[in-house]
Amino acid sequence: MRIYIDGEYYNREDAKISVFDHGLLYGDGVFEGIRVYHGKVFKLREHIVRLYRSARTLFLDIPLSEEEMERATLDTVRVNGKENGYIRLIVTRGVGSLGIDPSSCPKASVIIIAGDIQLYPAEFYEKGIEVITAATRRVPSDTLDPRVKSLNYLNNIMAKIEARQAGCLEAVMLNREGYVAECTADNIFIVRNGELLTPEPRFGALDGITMRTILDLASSLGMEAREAALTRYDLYTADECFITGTGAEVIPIIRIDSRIIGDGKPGPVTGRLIAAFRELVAL
Ligand code: PXG
Repeated sequence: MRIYIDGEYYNREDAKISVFDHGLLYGDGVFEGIRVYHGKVFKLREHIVRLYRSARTLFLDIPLSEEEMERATLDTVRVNGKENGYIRLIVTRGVGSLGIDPSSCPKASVIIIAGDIQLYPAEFYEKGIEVITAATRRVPSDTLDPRVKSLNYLNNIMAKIEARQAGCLEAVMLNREGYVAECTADNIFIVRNGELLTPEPRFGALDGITMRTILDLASSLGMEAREAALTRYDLYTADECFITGTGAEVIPIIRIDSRIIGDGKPGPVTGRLIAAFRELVAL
């Protein structure tokens, strides 16, 4: 494996950054997770746009243009001969002094890893999964905009631990007002009376690229789909429910907080969207 750090490629064991990097010291940085399907980087442009918007919001000056970042990403995939895999793009504030002031960091660092994704077992896609609602709430959107994909994932991590302790793979996270935001690394959808509903970013959701892909697919399939305010009541009484994300793609949810969703099996709308998504990435 060859890892890109600031314009050079390093072997896995030599790919190291400083202990004075503010990415490590303060979680000061941004990232993207991207899939490679059949030698094509999926939605690369959208991921680059989101990365640069996250960075701009944090006054983080990326030392590459968007075009250079796209090229470096494609080069890293090529150097590693990845036909199918997972790319992690990371921009940290860079090396600075001890103390949070980013003005001590003259140059941001860019890291690109083209690795493998740990796929969820096929049975989850066929049978669906159970989730819980986490007690850990999403960071309020007026504190850190949820559209910023930053290196600070502590509340998501705590919610993930809650999920694992409950014997589940994912947890639904609510915002401070109790509205459904998203899961720990996935967006969430419900189907109600044939209509597809997902929380919009102002409720605390990342503006997910898979979520947008599903909204586009739904519209091309002639389904009604929109962003909405959802509560736990809406989840419990949904006809169908599923999560979307770069790692998960589309996974049906069949139980939430011990309530059975629909008839306890992945529903027909979810099935159609999973098939459409697979067709899209197989192209
Ligand atoms: N919400 C959050 C908080 C996320 O981190 C998503 C939703 C789904 O967004 P996309 O754009 O991927 O459809 C994410 C995505 C990982 C990993 O390794 C995490 C993500 C993506 C890929 C890998 O944990 N987060």
